[in-house]
Amino acid sequence: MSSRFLAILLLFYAGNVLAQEPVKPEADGVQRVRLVAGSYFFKPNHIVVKVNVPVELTASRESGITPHDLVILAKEAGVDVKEDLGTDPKKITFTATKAGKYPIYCSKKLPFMAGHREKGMEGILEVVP
Ligand SMILES: [Cu+2]
Repeated sequence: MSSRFLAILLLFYAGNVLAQEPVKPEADGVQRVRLVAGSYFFKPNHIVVKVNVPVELTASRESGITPHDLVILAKEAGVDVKEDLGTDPKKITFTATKAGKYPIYCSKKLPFMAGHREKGMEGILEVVP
């Protein structure tokens, strides 16, 4: 393993650990998060936002032929996201209205193969009061 790879890995883990604090809203009151999907991960995979504050995810997938999507099904919190992701970032907006932890995942799956979610494309949207 190269040291460069290790450094990237460390940054990746640090990013996930530090993501426990809610995203700071920008001047317009929107909580903006950049999200990248790849085979088979979401980065970050733990997003913490405040309840009743608008969220704008700018989501894309890494280049390659493998399709990925982003699903956040939290109807009790007013969130119902299912978007195919492209290499061009796509803006996905929602406002979570109920605190809790909700799964984020990719629903792509080839017949007779493990789905992307099972392969690790899973994360948590944590909505805090
Ligand atoms: Cu996927």
